[in-house]
This record gives sequence, structure tokens and C-alpha cells, in this order.
Amino acid sequence: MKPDTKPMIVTCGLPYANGMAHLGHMRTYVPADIYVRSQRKQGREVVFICGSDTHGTPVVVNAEKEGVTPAELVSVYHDHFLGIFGRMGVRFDAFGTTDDIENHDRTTDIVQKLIDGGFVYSKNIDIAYCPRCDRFLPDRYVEGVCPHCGVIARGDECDQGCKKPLYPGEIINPSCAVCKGPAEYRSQEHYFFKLSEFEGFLKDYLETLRGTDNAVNYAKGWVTQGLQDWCISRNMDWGVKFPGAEGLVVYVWVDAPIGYVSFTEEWAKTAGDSWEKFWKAPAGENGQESEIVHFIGGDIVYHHCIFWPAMLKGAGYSLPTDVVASGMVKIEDKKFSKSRGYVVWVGEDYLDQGFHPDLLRYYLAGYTSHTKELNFSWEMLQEKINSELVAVLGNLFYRSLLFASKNFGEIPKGTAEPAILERIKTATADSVKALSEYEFKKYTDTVMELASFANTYFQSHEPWALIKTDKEKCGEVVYNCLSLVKALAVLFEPVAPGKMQEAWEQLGLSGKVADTLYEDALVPPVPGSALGKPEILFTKLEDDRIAAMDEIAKKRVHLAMTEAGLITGEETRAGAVSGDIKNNGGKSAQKSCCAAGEKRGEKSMENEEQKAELLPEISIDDFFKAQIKVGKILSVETIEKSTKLYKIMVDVGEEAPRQIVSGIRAYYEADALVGKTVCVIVNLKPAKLCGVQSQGMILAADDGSGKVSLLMPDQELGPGSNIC
Ligand code: B3M
Ligand code: ZN
Repeated sequence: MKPDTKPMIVTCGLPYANGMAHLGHMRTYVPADIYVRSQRKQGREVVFICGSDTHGTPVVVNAEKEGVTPAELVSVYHDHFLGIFGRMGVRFDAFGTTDDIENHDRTTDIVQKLIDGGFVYSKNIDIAYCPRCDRFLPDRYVEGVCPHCGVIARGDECDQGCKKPLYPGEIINPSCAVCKGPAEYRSQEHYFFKLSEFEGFLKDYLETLRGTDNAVNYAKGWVTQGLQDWCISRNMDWGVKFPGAEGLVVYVWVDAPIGYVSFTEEWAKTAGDSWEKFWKAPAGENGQESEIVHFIGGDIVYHHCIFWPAMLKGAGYSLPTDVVASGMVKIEDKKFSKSRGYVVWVGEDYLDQGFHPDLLRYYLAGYTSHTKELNFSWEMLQEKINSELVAVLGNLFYRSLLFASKNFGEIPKGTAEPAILERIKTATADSVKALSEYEFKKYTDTVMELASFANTYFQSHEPWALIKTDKEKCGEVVYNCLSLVKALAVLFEPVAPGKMQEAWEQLGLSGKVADTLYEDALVPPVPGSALGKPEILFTKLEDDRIAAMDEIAKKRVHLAMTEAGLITGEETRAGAVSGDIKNNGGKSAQKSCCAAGEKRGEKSMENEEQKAELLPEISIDDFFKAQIKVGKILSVETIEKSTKLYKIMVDVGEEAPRQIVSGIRAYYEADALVGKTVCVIVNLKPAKLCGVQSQGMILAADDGSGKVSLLMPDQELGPGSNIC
């Protein structure tokens, strides 16, 4: 295990300081922290960098929603993230904000270098403008249709469709994200980075870039398709001023990754070290003399593998050597969604409930491959912890330490068997190799296999019997068990730093296991040295605790659904709380798109899933249970309590018009609906949506990509005509 001597920077994607930390965040930060701890155990100099992403529309839009200034919002969530990382054992060496003076200065410097290098030009382009709000609509202020794949997207990226970044002026049918009204395009001068000039460079560079396939291979594909120049200025006040351009700031995706550099500068100032050795490292024989490893979410590969290296290259900085992208997170088998309640908040739902951070760290690392989809459920957490950490690792530690303490009162005399040392050596080498390939699950599996081996060793040597017949021999066995325990504490520390420090102290060892190198795993404990007090490290997660957490999760989904108008506040049916849309207007409501409320993109993803999933067969009689009639829309009103619903009066050929609540608001302007001839289920059990009575359902079709159309007869038919 010869440590590589190149200094290494490891970074994590910067969380937007606009909301609380959730499991999705941890899926990137915990493995990155494990990686850093593991590198340090190989004797490598590593600086671990992160910070708050404070600029851009994600922050400004949320601040506006909450009625505070962006700076106020940032300050709250910056502190929140810092607190959560501390509690989760994620130890950054620097955690700055992109609004720090160092980042303003570094961004200005880099953008100026790009300008001086001839990589920036200005051009008049069409920018979405909202006449009602009287302002230009940068990025997430505008919504519309992706020009590449036709899916509903936000202005800066096709987040639910093809995932491509979108450029100002590209989105089709723009509408204002604030007032929801139609936007228009107006011409304005903006600044562009000549990304297209970097095509050749990027092609070669990506051949050398390491990391996970879901990052590197995607990026290669994008370059092959050709690169467009990139608009790097925005109409906003909040952000880094664009050098030499009044009223414009730098696009957030320029100053955010520059945070990696400026936070390194902040670290260097405090540590009395140099940031240049990482970011301005001259090329040695094998390329640059530093390693830069970015851990990111799978949705920001383009930014890290294309934009960022091109910017660094253009401005004369060192280049990322590895990009590691994590897979998606599902909650209870449902697509992660804050608005639908499928979210686990790291503070409120986990740490504040008294769960130890190391259990979650283990789950995140060991559930599946880093690049695959990770599904979280409280039951699976329980199962994994109880059957692995409690039954295997915890059991070994406690039984070995307790037995040693009771029968010897110290580390007994003995020598480590060569076969055991060999086992430890192989496990260490396998673990290190696994992490060099970013295989976190292989890492935890390797550790767990060694723990199983140690349990078998303990069991098969029966120290409880030996102690009665041959204390010396028994001491040998226990000594070997403790050698394995010590090795396991070293190997498992990157995953469970808190618990392994406790184990370290129980072994009577001084110092920090976090500072112990892998090679020390092979050094058995000193015979005759004192032991600490044995304590159970991992206790079973009991059913009632998990059931209580399940209940909290279900309530959250229920609340989200109620807010979205999918179920009424009073209803707490088991089906509803477990996440099914209520039967009344339930499955059929989803099919016909009467379901209201969710972010449009999320809805389309769900429909994608539904497309693949056929419902059970029904008979013709079942079908005719639904009475569908032609109706004419008389009037449309918005429902104040909801942002998604309309109250629609429909003439269905009866004495009085029907009042129907419909989730069609995201797709149709109210005025455009009046006078339309539609199809209505008239015998649906009445329901209350957002407190408003609904007596039927208007049918619509949804293509699964967010495009929604009312179903209408193709000839004019009078209200009340039967659909058969
Ligand atoms: N703030 C968060 C995201 O899009 C964004 C990352 C910036 S990394 C430089 O996941
Ligand atoms: Zn798209």
C-alpha cells in the first residue's frame, strides 16, 4: 500500500442554501466522506471541500416565497447544513459560501481571464420576460417545454426529461414561474463562453478522466453530439457582478464550482498552507501534480464534466481528475419528491429521533452500488442494521471484548496466527481496491465478511469451553479475536467513525482510530495492555420504533397530498396515508389527469411508471359503472387555497350545472376553458378537494411527459349526451 504522493482535493456538490438537508444530499456526502477517510488511512494528504451554493434562482425564488432576503435565507440554511454535517460525521476541512469575498474575487479573476483569453463574447439574445411581473425571467423563473425532448422543463435545465442544460431563450412556450402567466421573449445583450472551442480539448480530456461510468461516459456522449456556447450572464442583483457589465451577474453555474477553489483558499489561509498546489499545480511527468475528485449527484454531470473543465482550462487552472456521480434516491419505493412527502429530512426525521448517524452511513454505503438507485425504507434500514451491524459486527465486538474483560481483565497473551493476519491483509487490500473504484458496497461487504469470519473463528474455537480446561490456549484464541476486532475497527472507521472510536476505546487503545492508517490493521494489540469497559455497540432497532417512523412518513405523505388537493384534510384512510391517491378520483383521477398539485415534471415521471403498469382486467359491466356525459364548461374560477385547482361549473344537461374541482390549472388558462365541450364522469361519489365540493370529474389525457389535453368530442354535441 504505497501512498500516492500527489496531494488530493475531494469536493462535494455544493448544496443550495435554500432548504433542509435530506437523504438525497447524504447519498453524495457520506460516500465522499468515507472516501476521504479511506484516503487518509492510506497516508494521503487530502483536503475535503464543500460549502453553500448561495446564488442563482434556486435561492432567490425560495427567498421570495418565504418573504426574506436571499442573504437571510442563505444564512439560515448554511448553518443548518453545517450542523447536519457535524452530526453526521461528515468532516469538511472547509465549508464556505459562494457569497464569501474569496469566491467573489476568484470568480471575477477566472471570468476576467476567460475574457482576456478571448473565450467570452457578447451577443443580443431573446430573454423570457414577464409583462405582468415586469421583469426578465432568468433560469428557474421561467418554465416551458424543452426544445430537445418536448418534456415540461424549467428554464435552466430539462430536469425531468433529457436532463440537458437549457440556455436562455431556448425554452418553448415560456411562462412565468411566479405568476404562471405567459412570458414573451425580448432581446438583450448577454455574454457567452465559447464552449464550442473546447470540443477538441474535452474529447481528449474525457479519455483521461476517471470516476464512475455514469459521469464519464455520459459526458463523452454529449461532446460527440457537439457543444453549444454557453450564456454566462444573468439579469439579477444577487450574485457575483459580471466584470464590466452593468446590471448583470455571473450565471450561478460559473461561480458555484469556483467555490471549490475559493474554499480551498479559505482552508489554506487557516491552515497556513497553499491552495495553488491543488489548483495551479504544474504538470509533472504523468500530468498535473494534484488530484481533484468531485463527488456529485447524477443530475449535474454536464456541469462538472463539460463546463467546469473547459472553464478551468481556459483560465489556466488544474483539471478534475475524477468525477463520481451518485445514483438516485427513492423513498419507500417512490420517486424522491419533497412536494409529495417522499422525503426523509436528515435532522427532523432521523438524527432528532435519536438514530445514530453511523447506521444511516452504513445503509447509504452498503445498500447498493454508488451509481445505482438507492431505495430507503425504515423497514429495510431495520433489517440491514439488525442482521448485519447488530448480528455480525456488533456481536463479534461485544462477545470478544466482554469475554476478554471478564476472563483476563486485559488483552491476553498470544500471537496472531499467520492465517488470520493474511485474512486481514487481504480484506484491507480488497477494501482499498473497492474504494479506488468507488465501490462503497464492496467495501462494506468486505468488512462484513471479515467480521463473519471472525465470528466463525470465535464460535468454532469455543473459548467458553477452553477457559475451563486450558486458559493459556483460550488466551491465544481471544487474542486472535481481538486482533480481528482491532483490524475491523480500523477498516470500518471510514463508514462508522463514531462507533469505531467507541470500539477503539473499549479495546483500550489511545488516540483516534480516524488517524490510524490501514497498515495498523495488521498490528495486533499489545498483550497485557489494559482494556476499556465493554459496551454493546449496536442495539437492535425494535419494531415499535420503526413503526413510529413509518407513521411519521405516512403522515407526511398524507399532508402533502392534502395540500396538493388530492385528498381532503379529514380523510385518513389507510390507503390514502400509505400514498395511494384516494380511490374516489383516485386511480381514475390519475389516468384522466384530474389529479392535481404535483410539480408537473414529477407527475410526468409517475405517469411513465403507470404506463408500464397495466391495471387488472375489468369486465364491460365494470366499465359501464362509470356514467360519462358530454358537458359544456360555463365558468372557471381559481381556488384560493390551492395553486393547482380550478372550480369549474359544467352544464351536463341537468337542471343545474355541476361544480367540479379539477387539477387542470397547470395546463389551461381559465379563460381558454370557458365554452369548451368536455367529457365528465357524473356518477363519481362527491368529494371535497381543498375544502371545495366536487361533483364529478372532467376527463383529460396525459402523454406521460407533462403534456395534457382535455378529451373532447370531435363534433359539437349537446350537454348531457351519453358517452358509450
Ligand atoms: N448547488 C446543487 C445541485 O444542482 C448545486 C450544486 C452546485 S456544485 C458546484 O445539485
Ligand atoms: Zn429535454
